[in-house]
Amino acid sequence: MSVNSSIGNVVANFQVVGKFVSAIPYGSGHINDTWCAVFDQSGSHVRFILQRINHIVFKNPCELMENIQRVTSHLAAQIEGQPEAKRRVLTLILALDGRPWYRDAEGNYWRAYRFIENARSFDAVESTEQAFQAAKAFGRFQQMLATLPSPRLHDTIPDFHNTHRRFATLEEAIAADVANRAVLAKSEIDFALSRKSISTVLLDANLPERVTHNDTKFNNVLLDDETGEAICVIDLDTVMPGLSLYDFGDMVRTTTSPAFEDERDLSRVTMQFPMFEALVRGYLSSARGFLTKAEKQYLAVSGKLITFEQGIRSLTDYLAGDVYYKVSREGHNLDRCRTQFKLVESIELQEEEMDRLVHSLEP
Ligand code: ADP
Ligand code: GN1
Ligand code: MG
Repeated sequence: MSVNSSIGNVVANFQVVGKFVSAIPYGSGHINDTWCAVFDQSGSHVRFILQRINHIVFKNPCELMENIQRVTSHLAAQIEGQPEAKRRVLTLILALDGRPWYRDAEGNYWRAYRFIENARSFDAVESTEQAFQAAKAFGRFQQMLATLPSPRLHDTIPDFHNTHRRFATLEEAIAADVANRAVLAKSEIDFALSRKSISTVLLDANLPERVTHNDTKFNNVLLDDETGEAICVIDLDTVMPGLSLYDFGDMVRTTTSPAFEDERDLSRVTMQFPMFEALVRGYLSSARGFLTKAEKQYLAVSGKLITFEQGIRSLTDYLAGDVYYKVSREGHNLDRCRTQFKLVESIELQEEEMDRLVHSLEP
């Protein structure tokens, strides 16, 4: 069956008006599969996002979708009446049976969203204004979700940012060496082992649990084509209880370096201080009101923590034989690990200056 006809069969199970025209694979995510589907609605072409949830990674897709439904409804209620409110939050399209997901005959879980037009995501940052915008949007996202009514959201991936646990998993992967690759990653393994102490950095900091996004990659926010405003936070699979600093840290990881995450020319990978400053200013502009003093104190260090965490996750997957992240070339996960470790080094060289900046903005 062609991609078009099989996607056509799937979208027929959602409450989409019109006639299915076509679908193309979309985006550059490492976990789920995304398509952009086009429908003919009385002569106009209307786009939708269709996603197949990776149920190996997300073991309980129904709970995950319950989280997303609660989160998107809460956000929508808060911004109701604002200009362009429908472009500022993801809108789920329900399945024919009224559920927010559809399960196909093979056991795959699918969801559909309205397409947010005239906006796009970027895999690498291009300006300090973009960095400011992304951080402001993620801060506002956390701020709006601070009032999410109970119960607590489901943990869609338990211990997702438990870097201490991630490090233990790396140590197990090194010992098992199931793909016989440890020899090829010797210097990366040495780098990780020599910096084990980074993995415990926030454990004793006594920080409050919040509702956080947990995957604040720069390409998980859509920027408006005309104004450049970060109009909508997307990719909500990992929205769950977490620390605000996991989100800020992942912004530092993905928004301060001009290079792609899998760049092979490591000379291009560097923590650009003006980008960091824009992130701090953008984040504080929306999050200042709810952040505690302790959270603000750890802003600078959170970038190193999450970058290190991502490096050890890619290294673990490389050693395990590429079982988690999608890869498209030999050594892809090792390349990803190298960029992260290079960025950790670059952050280390500027750590004091980063801390000074945060303190000057938040004495
Ligand atoms: P992944 O988990 O695979 O990263 P995302 O949910 O981030 O998947 O979606 C992949 C890409 O699809 C995004 O980077 C974005 O460009 C695009 N996208 C996702 N949702 C929408 C939407 N509702 N409207 C427009 N584009 C979207
Ligand atoms: C994955 O799906 P995507 O590409 O947005 C991963 C993140 C990583 C990121 C690295 C559920 O995110 O944690 O930081 O790749 N998501 C999951 O690019 O593991
Ligand atoms: Mg994404």
